[in-house]
Amino acid sequence: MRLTSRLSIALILSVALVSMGIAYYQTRAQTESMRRDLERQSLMLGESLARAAEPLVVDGSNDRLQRLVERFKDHESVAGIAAYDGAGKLLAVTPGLAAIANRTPKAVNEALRNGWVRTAFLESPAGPRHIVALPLYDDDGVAGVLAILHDASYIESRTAALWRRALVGVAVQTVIIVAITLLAVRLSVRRPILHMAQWLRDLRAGKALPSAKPAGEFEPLAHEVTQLASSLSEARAAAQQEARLRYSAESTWTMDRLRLFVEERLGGTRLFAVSNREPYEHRRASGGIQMVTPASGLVTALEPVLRSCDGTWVAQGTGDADRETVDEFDRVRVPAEPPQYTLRRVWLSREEERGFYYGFANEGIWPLCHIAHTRPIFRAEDWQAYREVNRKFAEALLDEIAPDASPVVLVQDYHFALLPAMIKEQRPDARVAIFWHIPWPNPEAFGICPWQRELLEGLLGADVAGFHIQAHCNNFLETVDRALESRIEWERFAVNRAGHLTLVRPFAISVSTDCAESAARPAGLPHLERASLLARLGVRATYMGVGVDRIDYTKGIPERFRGIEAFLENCPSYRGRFTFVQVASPSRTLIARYHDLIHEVENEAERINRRFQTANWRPIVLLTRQHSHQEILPLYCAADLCMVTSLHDGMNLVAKEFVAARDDEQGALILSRFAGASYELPDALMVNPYDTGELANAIRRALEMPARERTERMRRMRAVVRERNIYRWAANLIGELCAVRPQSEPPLLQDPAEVA
Ligand code: ADQ
Repeated sequence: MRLTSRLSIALILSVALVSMGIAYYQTRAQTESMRRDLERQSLMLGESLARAAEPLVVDGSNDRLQRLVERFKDHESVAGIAAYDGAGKLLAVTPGLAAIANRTPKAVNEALRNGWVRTAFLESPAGPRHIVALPLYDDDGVAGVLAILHDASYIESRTAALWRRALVGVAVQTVIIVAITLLAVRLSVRRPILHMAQWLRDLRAGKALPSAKPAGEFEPLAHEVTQLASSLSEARAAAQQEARLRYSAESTWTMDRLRLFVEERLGGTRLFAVSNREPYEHRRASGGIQMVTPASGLVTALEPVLRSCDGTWVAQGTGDADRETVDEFDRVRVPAEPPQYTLRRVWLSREEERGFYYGFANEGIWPLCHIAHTRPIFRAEDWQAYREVNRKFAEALLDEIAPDASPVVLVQDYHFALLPAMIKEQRPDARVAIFWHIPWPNPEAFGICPWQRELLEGLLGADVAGFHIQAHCNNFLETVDRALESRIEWERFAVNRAGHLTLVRPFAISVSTDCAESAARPAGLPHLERASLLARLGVRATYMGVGVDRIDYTKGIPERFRGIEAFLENCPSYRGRFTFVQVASPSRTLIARYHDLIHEVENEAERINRRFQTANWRPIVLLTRQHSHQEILPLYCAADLCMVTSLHDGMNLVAKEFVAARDDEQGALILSRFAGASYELPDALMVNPYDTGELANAIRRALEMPARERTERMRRMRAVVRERNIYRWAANLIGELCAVRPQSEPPLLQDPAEVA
């Protein structure tokens, strides 16, 4: 039986029962009140009649007594009157009361015997009657009794009528209450349940998750179902991908495959990551504390790895609500739903951050490693801060790995060159890798750093030193060869220094294509998407290009703009028809060079726009704020071309994100030959970003390329990005590190008894 039928029956029974109870008590009360009224009325009549009858009974004036009773026989509902002497003998009676003439009523006998007024209801052959018996007195006591009978049948008929009305009332009430309740249930319960059922049905059929969630009382349930649904769809996507893999016999890495691989390689050992930037910041917002993911290639790369193996990530706490959200050990589980790994925050003072991050790392090492013609600045106090902060992170990490034997540690980037040696000093059993996300220059370029030896010694504490491409590995090995006493083992790309071996390997970082593909293209025509996107940005154009960067002098943004200017100069037919959307988030703005660069980028865009713009069109739309990946994806999907014109770049993830987003196999990539990505994506249109003419030609080629060629190029690039994805990067790095034999067990703490 369905829930609503069962609910209806239960409701009908309970409402009817309650209403019947109420009706019963109301009817009874009214009947009682009618009986009391009749009693009062007959007493009043009896008392006045008794005063007149008493002398007549005492004197034995029976005729007058008879006349008296007959006079009252038609009074209201009087059924009859009778008078008795002291022995109970009938003296006078109204006609029609023959029944009581034969048998003295009980009430009369009691009144005679006790001298009290008696009342009672009784049944007679003529119907129900009420009797009042009043004693009459002479000087010696009770001389007789006057009895008055009233017809009580109207009480019964009125009670029956009351019952009839009450029953109709009960029925009507029951119907109304049940109907209202069922309607309310239908609106508040059944509809959301049907909605949810439809939702789950869609899910079962493999449709995308609907965004509208049932609200109100059902919200918690809807929340849980959403979680379940997204896990299910992830599992479904993974299963589909596995099936595709088996079908195509490819060896593509997925998050699930990585998870299994890491589990198997680590065999219960935990994985730890260290980076300067944290994957989640807690920030104060109007609605409370919000969790935000900062824009960074590093976070894009490392997040799926930590998620897949429930590791610990040690990073600097930079959000204004970060301290409020950690526990007493500065740890917080992330992300919010569902938490999958631990974030351990390290706190830096302003001075430490200025010297370590803005100073040595970003004014020293960053320009030192990027050949982009910005001079590195080396200050002794920045170097001091760099060492101290590396020590601080090393202590936090040593704290985290303390319970683990032979832990696996992935150190990230140029902020922590000294960390590998600091960890190894304390924990020679730890297996440590450092991944250098930026280029490594040639030995002459690196040699200008006053502390190159210390940096190299710190790095060589690692068991594995990773770079994006082989050229960076070669530069590193040559630098070590020039600067340090060590043996370079070229045949296996390793450095042997004082018996400790550091393997130097290329691991090309990438993106996770599954996210990009599933989120990329909303159903619909691309050109319509593009028109509405551009309309929202206040321009009308047929062709569109896109660039996504932090505002950094290595990314070649002004150079790119000058390329666009040259293109519009050389190809005037594209004026009014081609718009370039540049997403550019300000970065490291406390450094003067970066601060000035924002103005330089804005001024360049403004200058070029002023030169060519019309009422509804301008060549460059500059969006200088941080965008989410969800905001960037539609731009990637709608663009005819993407420009990555870095003057020098370790890899560049934007190039790969653009390719991953283009599941329509459209769009052309213009790529700097000085970006690491150019080694992997030879099907991009390769450019020298310093060559404005070459940039202009590349834009024209991208727009005028035959559709077939564009599709072929994109198809090949997509195959590369799909195959060499972020999971493969992590698997290769972790696989290489796990193959390293731990050097020795952790130093045993001395037994205090022994010390004594
Ligand atoms: P980055 O120099 O930060 O990374 P990149 O590889 O391009 O450069 O990664 C940038 C990431 O941030 C991308 O995921 C991109 O989508 C995002 N991003 C950039 N600008 C954005 C904006 N305005 N709004 C929102 N998101 C934005 C460093 C090295 C690179 C290397 C990566 C990873 O410099 O060479 O590829 O690390 O190792």
